[in-house]
Amino acid sequence: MLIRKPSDIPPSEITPEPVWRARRAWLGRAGAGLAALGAAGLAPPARAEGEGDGLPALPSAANAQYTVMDKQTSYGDITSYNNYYEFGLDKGDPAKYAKALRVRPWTLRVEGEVGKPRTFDIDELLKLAPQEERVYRLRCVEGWSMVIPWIGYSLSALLKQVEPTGNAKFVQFVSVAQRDTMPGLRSGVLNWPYTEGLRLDEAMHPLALLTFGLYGKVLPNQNGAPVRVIVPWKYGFKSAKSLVAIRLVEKMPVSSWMDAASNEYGFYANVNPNVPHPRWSQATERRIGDGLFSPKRKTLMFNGYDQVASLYQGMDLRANY
Ligand SMILES: Nc1nc2c(c(=O)[nH]1)N[C@H]1C(S)=C(S)[C@@H](COP(=O)(O)O)O[C@H]1N2
Ligand SMILES: [Mo]
Repeated sequence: MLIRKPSDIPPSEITPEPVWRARRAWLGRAGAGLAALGAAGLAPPARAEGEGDGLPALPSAANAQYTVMDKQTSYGDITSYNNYYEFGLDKGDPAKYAKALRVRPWTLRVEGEVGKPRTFDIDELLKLAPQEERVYRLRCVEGWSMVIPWIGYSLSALLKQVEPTGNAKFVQFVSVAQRDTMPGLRSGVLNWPYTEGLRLDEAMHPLALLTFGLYGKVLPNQNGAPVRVIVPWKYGFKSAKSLVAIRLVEKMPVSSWMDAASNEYGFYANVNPNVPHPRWSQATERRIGDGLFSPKRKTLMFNGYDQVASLYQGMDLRANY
């Protein structure tokens, strides 16, 4: 738990939340955002306020460069429509069962092909780099998407701390497996613990976010508390929740999903409207909150994050799905 002197208490904890959030959203965008857009009276995107859950506030500074202007998905939808198979297969299961997850004490081990392997305590991790709010699109391979104001900092800030060696080519992410709190571990749908992976240069891209919160508060358990990764240009399953280890390795790690069905879930998993999943077209998506009768939206290459295209120059993105 964080114990603060009165002078350390951020305004977010003494000003009523809707007030400081609205104020901060404007301040954040006034600097980089509004000038760049050159538009008069462009209102910030409508934002639903966090509904509480009694979760602690997590102060952050808005990162205008990494803020998409799409309407943000409501806090209620983000925290009640989840994939977290350790808690069950239904979208409502994580919200129902993840309350039992123990998120303190918590450590994250960063090891493997590194000069300085290290175990970070969660309270140390929270302060390792300035917390930023970044509004990202999240696209699930099942064909739906959300727009989420995450809080965190670039994963590269953590990886630099451990000094990757010349042999480090890939990064493996390992989620927690708590037998007594996770009923889903009794099922054989995936090999537990849940693991995922990135190429090192993908992991070092500034968009890859080590994530601690959303909508101004620490992460709800169902969204992967207390720390997860968010890789916004890839399908949602790449963004592993509740991390306990990050391993730098020489060979491409086999993720839980590749292990379960390698013809459906590839290592790259870049959002790509031109490469259908065997069971679902990826050409369009339903934005959660749009309503069932609204037209689907066109899915964008790399989920709209064109700045990562150079990572894949010369690669066949059909073969490397
Ligand atoms: N440990 C773990 N991480 C996971 C999953 C999971 O089942 N277990 N599901 C993935 C999938 S398929 C998606 S779409 C996103 C959903 O994240 P959200 O519930 O925060 O929207 O988490 C990903 N990370
Ligand atoms: Mo997903």
